[in-house]
Amino acid sequence: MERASTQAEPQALARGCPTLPVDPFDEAFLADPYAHHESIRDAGPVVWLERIGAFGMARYAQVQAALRDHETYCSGRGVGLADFAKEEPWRPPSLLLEADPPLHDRTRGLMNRIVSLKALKALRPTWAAHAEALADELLEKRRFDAVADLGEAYPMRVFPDAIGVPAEGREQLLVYAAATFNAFGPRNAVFERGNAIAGDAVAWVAQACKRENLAPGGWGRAVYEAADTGECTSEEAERLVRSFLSAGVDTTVNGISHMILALATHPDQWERLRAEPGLAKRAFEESLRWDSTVQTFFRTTARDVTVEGTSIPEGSKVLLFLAAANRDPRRWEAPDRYDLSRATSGHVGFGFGIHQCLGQMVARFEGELVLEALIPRVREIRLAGEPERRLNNTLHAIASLPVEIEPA
Ligand code: OVV
Repeated sequence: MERASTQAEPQALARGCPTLPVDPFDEAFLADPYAHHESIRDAGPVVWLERIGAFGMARYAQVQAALRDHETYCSGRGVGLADFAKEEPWRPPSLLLEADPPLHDRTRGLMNRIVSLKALKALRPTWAAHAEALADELLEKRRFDAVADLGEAYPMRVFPDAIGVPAEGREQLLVYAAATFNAFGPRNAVFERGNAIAGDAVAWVAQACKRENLAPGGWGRAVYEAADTGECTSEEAERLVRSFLSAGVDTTVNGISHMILALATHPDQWERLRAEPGLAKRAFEESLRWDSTVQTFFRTTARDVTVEGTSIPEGSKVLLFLAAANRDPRRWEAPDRYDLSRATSGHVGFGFGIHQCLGQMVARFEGELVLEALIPRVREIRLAGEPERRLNNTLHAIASLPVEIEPA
């Protein structure tokens, strides 16, 4: 941080892009990122974020172009602020998220075959039954916390079983994911608070990734079966299973929670969805555009590059504001509106390019099944209290979302 603040100014002037004093990981920013995005987008296509010593891009065109150009904007030096070429990573790097081709393409190909449409279709009846049972329980309650009782409850009922992790201690998955996503940011107080309690969760996840602890027939075992055929080593399999457990829970938890927040605060859109249940897919997709669970990821430049007149030297960290791109008025009409009429395709809530979310079909399945269970049962969803935020360096997260529902 020292180096960033003393050298930022002359470097930024030489590069000819605006220097911004905003820290995108301070608590005020994390609590309400959307209040800050406009000024970053409007400052220019590329900005220098002197507080963190990184470039930033918040407009749709530049974010999408950077995601597309994985050779210039690499992932193998980490997708957080830490440059793995210079600093020890928080944990051994992911073989997907924090890897470049050719390694990335081998691991991604193997994982794509496991998380296939066929595999998901096989799970559909069970996952639909869970969604319907949960919706019935919520109707009994009428008033509930849409985070604990739905956003967390649903993924926790279906996802860990699909992977095949032990039943005992599963709540550690949430602690682990929060720490993992915090670790992409600076070592600030938000990171330290999560990290202080993550020790048991890290140990639990490490055990859960081992072959003998994974249930036969699950996606975890399937990764080891790929190792048996020589597609990867068993050490790699262990770390690939870790990716499922890192990326598959807190993301969908907050994705589903934000979808409920969107619908509770846009009653006309809920009404429309009930009249046209075929819009369920779009309702989930638009909620991801409107409030993107994964707010940001970094890339590292693998060569010197010039963007709109700004020269970015090799080895620079570049913060991509996915959520700001998803509300860029240069790309979206009335971007702050949650709108089921919108063509959502092209949003970067799942990223873009070779690293685009491996689990996106799983996330969509979960979101849609939750909606399909609620639509016929629930006439109205309304807030029953103030939503409470949970600060995270990467995720836009909700701690609690009190709602009340009226039966259909
Ligand atoms: C997208 C994502 C987030 C966090 C962890 C991972 C992936 C991983 O591959 O471990």
